[in-house]
Amino acid sequence: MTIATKEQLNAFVTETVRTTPVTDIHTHLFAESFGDLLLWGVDELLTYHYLIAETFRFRPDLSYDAFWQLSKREQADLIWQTLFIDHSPYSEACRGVVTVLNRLGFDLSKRDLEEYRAYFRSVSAGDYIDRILKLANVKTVVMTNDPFDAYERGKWDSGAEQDPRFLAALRIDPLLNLWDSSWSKLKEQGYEVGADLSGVTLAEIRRFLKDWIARMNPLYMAVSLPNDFAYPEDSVRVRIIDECIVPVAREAGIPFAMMIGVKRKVNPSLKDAGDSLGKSDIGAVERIVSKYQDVKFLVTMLSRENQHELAVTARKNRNLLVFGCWWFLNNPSLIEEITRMRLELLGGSVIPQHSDCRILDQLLYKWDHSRAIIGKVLCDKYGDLFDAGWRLEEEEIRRDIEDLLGGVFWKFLGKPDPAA
Ligand code: REL
Ligand code: ZN
Repeated sequence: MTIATKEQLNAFVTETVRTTPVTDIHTHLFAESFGDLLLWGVDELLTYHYLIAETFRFRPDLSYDAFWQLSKREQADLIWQTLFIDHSPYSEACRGVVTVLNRLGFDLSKRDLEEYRAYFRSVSAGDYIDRILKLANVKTVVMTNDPFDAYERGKWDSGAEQDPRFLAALRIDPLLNLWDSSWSKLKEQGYEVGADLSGVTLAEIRRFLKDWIARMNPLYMAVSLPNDFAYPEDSVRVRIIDECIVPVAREAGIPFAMMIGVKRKVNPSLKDAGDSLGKSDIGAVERIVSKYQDVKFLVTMLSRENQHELAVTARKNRNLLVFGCWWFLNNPSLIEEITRMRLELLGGSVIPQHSDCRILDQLLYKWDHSRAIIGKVLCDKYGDLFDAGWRLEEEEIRRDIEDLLGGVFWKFLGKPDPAA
């Protein structure tokens, strides 16, 4: 049906963005068979590392050691008291918890943490996964799978049946960022590698990657890279990229995802909450994607300052697909600015968002909040077309939104959406 008025347009776009199922292309969530790796429930929500960082800002009296010695439940109590009772929870990470509790139907007027906990004790992981995926309207979640993690390797070895809603991504940070300590872990897994990359080391790294690709069937290989990532460069990292990652990605026909701009552990006392960001050299991205035009690259960058040049670089290189508003960018004001700019420069050839959820329940807020902004930006973009005399069919809008929320990703991979 042709859209006849602006009101009709806004209503249709908003509703379609709200109801279109999502492929969430980067999360830290796991299927039920991965056991303790899957985090869920109110105590996990409250002890999300974003909230830990915010709590310490209000508690100069609290020592880091004292906090880390508390049980998870005690940490959650302290965070709840500090961020939700002693102050109003309007930071994005705090607001996220409120959205989740509200979407689960809890009575927020009582602010009774024990009541929320009682619900989580009464529900099984399997049922809760079903409930959250349905409520969040997320059809597929891409995990972050680490073959250097012994516990996770055990889960892959156990041969448990795979849940088709949770797909794999082969994460290789230790290989590219911590070779000095990770080569021995490869050796323990039976690969003939040496610290200096001599002899058969590079061939063995390729064998390691191919073995894990065969085992996990990952949609892509992924790494987070520091803000001073350089390419080309005379370094172990770049040798492994050039001689192992790129040829294996090419042969397996899967993209290499680079998440660039993180400064790990600027405050180690904060553990996971102690990472920060820095501006990166877009030249490094330009050079690697244009050198390997037959390899696909998924790229997200952490610094706001890199977003415009990243979008322009994608205009020049069709093997580069920009994705998500990562981590410190996953805030309404920045999502709106970045999404607007990307749609203006790239049209719909972009993945506007991923959730990066670490806790299952967060799917509710990360997607609710992002959908609202994506919808708002799209209303403006279609509205501009409408003003210029372009009349849209509902079917065209539906197609575009399905693409933004997953279709673009699957087409880039060259694979059918298994949930379609
Ligand atoms: O995948 C990553 O490297 C990051 O997204 C995570 O390390 C980070 O801690 C995450 O929670 C950010 O949202
Ligand atoms: Zn992540």
